[in-house]
Amino acid sequence: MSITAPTAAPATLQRPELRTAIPGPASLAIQARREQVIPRGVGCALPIYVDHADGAWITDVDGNRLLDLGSGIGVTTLGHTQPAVVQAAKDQLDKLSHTLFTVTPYENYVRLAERLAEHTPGNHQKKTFFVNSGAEAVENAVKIARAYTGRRVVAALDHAFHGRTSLTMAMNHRVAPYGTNFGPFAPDVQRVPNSYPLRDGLTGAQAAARTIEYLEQRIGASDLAAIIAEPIQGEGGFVVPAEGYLPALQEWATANGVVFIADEIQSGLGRTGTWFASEIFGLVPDLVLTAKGIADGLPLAGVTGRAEIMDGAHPGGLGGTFGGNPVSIAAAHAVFDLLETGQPFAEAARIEAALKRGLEELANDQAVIGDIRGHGAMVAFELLDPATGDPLNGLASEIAAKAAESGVLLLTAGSYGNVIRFLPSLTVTNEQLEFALGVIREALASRDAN
Ligand code: PLZ
Repeated sequence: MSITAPTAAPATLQRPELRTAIPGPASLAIQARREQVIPRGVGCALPIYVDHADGAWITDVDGNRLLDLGSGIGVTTLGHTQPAVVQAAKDQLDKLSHTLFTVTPYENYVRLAERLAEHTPGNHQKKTFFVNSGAEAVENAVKIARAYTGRRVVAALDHAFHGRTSLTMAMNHRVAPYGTNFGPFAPDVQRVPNSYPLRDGLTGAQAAARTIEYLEQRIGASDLAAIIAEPIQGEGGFVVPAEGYLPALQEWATANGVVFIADEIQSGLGRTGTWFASEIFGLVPDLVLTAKGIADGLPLAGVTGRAEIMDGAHPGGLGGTFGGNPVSIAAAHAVFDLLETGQPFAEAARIEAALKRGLEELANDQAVIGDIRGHGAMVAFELLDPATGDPLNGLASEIAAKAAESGVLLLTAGSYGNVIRFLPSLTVTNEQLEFALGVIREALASRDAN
């Protein structure tokens, strides 16, 4: 079994095929209807309506073939409509689509918990339960940590993103815009400084000492149930912490009876060239959260952690109607089968090398590219004013808009909106990436010309 190149698209297709301007007339017509029936609060990065997708390609309703370097924000890591995943989901649909695991359970849920126990960091005994979305996994991890410790407060890091529910909104660094007009916010959430080498210039040990000082002074360990960290921050702009930062926080948490939660929702399951980004940093978290890539496009999220912590919640305290849906779980098993071949990790390493090589070349003559960072197929660059080092707000979305016109779909990120991030499917080829880098080069050059 292997992850396959695009199915419907010819294997040789290395660049987008555009039949209309982007967005095309059929997309624009749907967009006009959308405005009548979908609330404006549901944002729209690109009004390009998708008809079908395969591998790294999206075909829109105008017949344009677009190179998707965002994978629905890091979800279709093994490619859109990955054949093994599609087959597993179809087979499962014919057998059983729902009973509710807490009413009448099924084996594939138990088996996926076994597989998460095997592949998440650390050899301790682990338990898992499944929910529907990343935010729901975060919410439940906090519930479990509070029940286990008997403490109230949860600490999140600067530049973090954990979701859009009432509790997780309060945990995000960007309360504006994610929380604007939506308060009051959940109490007992505190934010503490992270490690952001480009901005703080601190070593991992120094940054950890600063974080711990905040934890001790602003909260106090005896009230602190949990610290939550994305090993590589996603929406915050792929901020990679300095070496030693995360293990130092975990060590402090363990010594102080605080649960350490790794939010691997964006960084986990092969995305960074390892099963979990925690491994890159030598981190063995108490709880690990998964979602996004776990089922390559079907909705599923997991909370996995030390058995004694997970059992801190009382019987009946955890659940939800759709959590651990059998079809999503079947898709996840296909994802695990593919990850277990090791091939996706090799692809992630190849993509990291190709992207970093190309971006470093680009940075040689584009001084606004101020930082290139990330691991595997989770790589980003930050746009900075070369004279002052200040974030160049707005340029990232300008580049993304120009790239879309050329058929390349890019995502922006960063608390300052000055980061372009790459979250391609692992089926993307080096040639396709080179094409995308060329498009970015042109977008930057046209800015110079203005
Ligand atoms: N934790 C690390 O990246 C979701 C957000 C898209 P849900 N990131 C994409 C948007 O605009 O809302 C995310 C994440 C990390 C938690 C979440 C939340 O996951 O599945 O979107 O709830």
